[in-house]
Order: sequence, then structure tokens, then C-alpha cells
Amino acid sequence: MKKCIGCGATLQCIDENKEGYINEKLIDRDNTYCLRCHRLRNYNENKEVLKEDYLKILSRICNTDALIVHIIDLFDFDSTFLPQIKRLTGQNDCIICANKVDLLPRSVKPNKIINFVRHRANLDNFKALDVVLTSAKTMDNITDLVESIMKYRNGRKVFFVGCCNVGKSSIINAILKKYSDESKDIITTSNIPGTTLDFIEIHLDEFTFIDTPGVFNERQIINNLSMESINKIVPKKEIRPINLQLDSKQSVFISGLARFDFVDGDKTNFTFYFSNDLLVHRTKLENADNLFNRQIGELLNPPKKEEYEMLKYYSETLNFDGLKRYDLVLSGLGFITIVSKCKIKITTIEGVLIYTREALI
Ligand SMILES: Nc1nc2c(ncn2[C@@H]2O[C@H](COP(=O)(O)OP(=O)(O)OP(=O)(O)O)[C@@H](O)[C@H]2O)c(=O)[nH]1
Ligand SMILES: [Mg+2]
Repeated sequence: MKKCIGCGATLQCIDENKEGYINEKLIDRDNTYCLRCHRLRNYNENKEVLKEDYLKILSRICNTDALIVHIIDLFDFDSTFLPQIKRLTGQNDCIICANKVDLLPRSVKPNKIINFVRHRANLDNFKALDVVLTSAKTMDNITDLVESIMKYRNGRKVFFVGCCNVGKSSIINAILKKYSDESKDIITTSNIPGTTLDFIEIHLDEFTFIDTPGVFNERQIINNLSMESINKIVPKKEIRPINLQLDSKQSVFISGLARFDFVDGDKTNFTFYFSNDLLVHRTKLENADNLFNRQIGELLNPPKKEEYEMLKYYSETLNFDGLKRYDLVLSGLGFITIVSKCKIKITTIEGVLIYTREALI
């Protein structure tokens, strides 16, 4: 059975609407891509196909003695850190690869991020042999990841697992570019969740790397919005922080996706870390409702008007003691650093988790 080298689907010439379809004239060639990969790679055009159940596919790892590289997206840690990966992969040894580090401002200290990841893993009793921060985009620490894999692999196959879109395929492409003659991306990657459809086995020297389909997590914000909106929300490059000095009774909109109300406290600075394509807009608290109702889907976009109709919002009120610097995190969207004693009401869309942590920066 021949497989597509881009997504791992078994190639077939029968049904164009099922995964792995390829024109029969092409099927006898070596190293071919299916029609869907061809379109994704050349035109960034998604062809929806009926997908196999990824959980069934992943469960094949359970019976293999393997090293697991659990890849998470640092910009959407909460939705992409999956403690259940241990169970899904048969309690095999695991390394955490925290990817997309290029999106965080360079001023973030790597050790702080690593400690944060370790701390969160410990809270879930998740044992990781190592935590490595990487960027498949800028090739940061790809050698560190490979060294860690070499240290812990003990001759086993290495599976790259994690949520959709965290960069599993991109990481393997990055390793291939670094350690072989390959100069282009072998495996198909895209910002569409569910790009990889089946195991893709890559042999490099004595290593066997296996790319896997992403675990679908309904909490990931990418599931509920259009590609156009996602492209604005998910940062493409290093975030430029926006520093605002606010008086109490002022509000800040993050496009139409979140609203930050400074309810009580002395005049102070807040730093907003969101994709550079989102609007960070200040107004008076008393005008905020009105502005939202008039401008949602217009100035406050994303979401688009028709998406807004489908979304639900919720609020939380939080008190900060000013004794430490804290981040108020909106999972998948970004975070706000708070340095003073204050009371904040935060509103955002359902699916985005609100929580606080000690400031990363
Ligand atoms: N900024 C940045 N983007 C990245 C990085 N790694 C991957 N991406 C982007 O994230 C998107 C998803 O990458 P993929 O490699 O297709 O992710 P995946 O985990 O294999 O996704 P599935 O196959 O759908 O499970 C693509 O648009 C990549 O270009 C990174 O380190 N930094
Ligand atoms: Mg993939």
C-alpha cells in the first residue's frame, strides 16, 4: 500500500472525496503527494476529506516501545498541553517540546518558560524527561531537541504527538533540513487543523521519526472561527507588546474578542501581548457597551459580524494584590501583564480560558 509522503494517507484512485486520492496516472511514481496535499502545498487551498479517527490511529502507539515527543504550542499552552497523551500512548517515556517560541517577545527568559511548563506538567502529574523550547520557523533549538531525543531514545522509535496545528510536521521538516540534504519541507504543513492524516515514518541515519495526526481539541480557538479571523488571531511573528497607562473606569478592547475593564485601583501600567494584527483599543468604561454594540464586526473585528452571531461571551472579575507581577492569560489569544493592586473584569468568548500566572516577562 503506497502512502502520501505529505500527510500519510493511503493513496487511492477511487474516491476524490476521501483521503489519499490521487489520479491513477500518478500513482506509480515514487514519493508522491495526494491531491489534497498538492493543493495545500501549492495553493494553500484545503480540500475537505473524510478523515479517519485520529484516536484510533494514535492508539497504535500503545503497543510500541517508543519515545514520545509531546509538542505543544507555547502561544496556546492551555489548549495544547495534553496530559492524556500519556494514556493515549501507553505510558511511554516523554519529552515536552514547547514550540513556536519565536512568537513570544525575545525579552521572555527561556528558563522562566521552561519552569512554567514544568510547573504545569507537575500539577497534572505529567512526567516529562525533558522540556525543550523550539521554533520550527526560526530553527531555534532544533539541535537541542535532537540531542535530547538522542539522550533518551535508547534505540526506540520516536513519535511526535500533540494537538492539531502545534507544529509536529514542521518540527520534523526542520530536523530534516538541519540534519540531511533536504532544503524544502517534505511533510505537508498548513494552518488548517488536521493536515496530517496518518503516521508518516521518516528514517534519518539510525533514527525513526514518526509524525502523527493532531489530536482534535475542541477548546482550541481555531475550531470556532473562520480562516480569515484565525489568521489575525494567531501571531505570525514576534509579538510587539502594547503598554498602556490606564485610570480606573477605563476599558480596553482586544478587537471584538475580549474586553478588559479596569474596575478599581490607582493609575497604573498594563502591557498587552496579542497578535500584532489585533486591535488594542482604549475607551471609557461607561462608553464600552455602546462602542461594542456599534462596532462589533466592524472596528472590533475579528470576529466578523456573522461569526459574532454564533459566539457566546462570559466574564470574570479578578483581584490582583500588586505584590508580584502577574499575567492575566486568555488562552489562545494572548495575555496582559498586571503590576499593581487592582480589580479587573475581563470578558471574552467561550472556549477561551481565563487564568492568571506569575508574569513570564
Ligand atoms: N510562528 C511559528 N509557526 C509555526 C511553528 N511551527 C509551526 N508553525 C506553523 O503552525 C502551523 C501548523 O503547523 P503544522 O506543522 O502543520 O502543525 P501539525 O501539528 O503538524 O498540525 P496537524 O497535522 O494538523 O496536526 C503552520 O502554519 C506552521 O507554519 C513555529 O515554530 N513558529
Ligand atoms: Mg501535521
